[in-house]
Amino acid sequence: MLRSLERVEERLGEAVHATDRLADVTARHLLAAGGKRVRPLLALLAAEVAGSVNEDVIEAAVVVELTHLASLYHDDVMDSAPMRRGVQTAHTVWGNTVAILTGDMIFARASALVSALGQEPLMIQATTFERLVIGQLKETTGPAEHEDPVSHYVDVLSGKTGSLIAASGQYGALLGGAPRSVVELMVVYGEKVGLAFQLADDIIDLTGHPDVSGKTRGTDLREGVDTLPVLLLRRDAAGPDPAVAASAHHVLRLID
Ligand code: GRG
Repeated sequence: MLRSLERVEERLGEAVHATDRLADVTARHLLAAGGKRVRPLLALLAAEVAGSVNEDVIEAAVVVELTHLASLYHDDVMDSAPMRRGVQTAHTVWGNTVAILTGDMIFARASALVSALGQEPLMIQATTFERLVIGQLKETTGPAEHEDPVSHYVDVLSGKTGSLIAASGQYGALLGGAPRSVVELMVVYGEKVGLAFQLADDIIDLTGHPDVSGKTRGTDLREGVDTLPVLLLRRDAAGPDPAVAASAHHVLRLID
């Protein structure tokens, strides 16, 4: 796995290379800053279980990290996030326009690579991108009038985080040689891992130490994004137990 991840890293460096000097610097900015490479690892692991980690699987692992990277550039603009991966976000350094265009360029590179993998991976990529965008859009619009806020939240997470984690598993299983039934199961698996992953990420936003998480604490709160901890506090505040409701109100007041 470590050798394969090194190969993914090499290919990522090549994939973001741009002849335009500014584009090259801005695209390397977040890649060089670190990141856990969870999605590439998941693609590699799924392929290993399915049969083999071949060059196509390495390329797919590069595609998922590039797609993730592109979405981070855009997400940080939307959230006005000052820090990511322990460094200043691209929009803080170069402004919103440059950060958005950098995300676009990286996404274009991911699309070029995935098109070389064939029709089926291209469809996975298209479906994933749409779900990613819709998840993000739903987060922006908030729940519909009669929609339960918690199920809306789960819906958002399944789109904005679950979709790409699912795609990582799908690519790995498909290109590693798994039968179709296993590739399809990776969607269910990815959604659940994605949900757990994003829940942890949301809690880190509230409680994590910036030196460890690489992010400024409280970005979601400042931006008015209602994550599960806040939704559950509101539910408790309106609930039947007066002691629980009083503590929930107290925390909500602190948050305000
Ligand atoms: C242009 C591809 C593209 C998308 C536009 C902005 C957007 C639509 C979607 C945003 C999706 C998003 C940023 C979801 C958050 C996902 C998340 C949990 C990020 C943190 O992932 P980690 O912990 O980060 O894997 P590292 O830094 O380790 O890679």
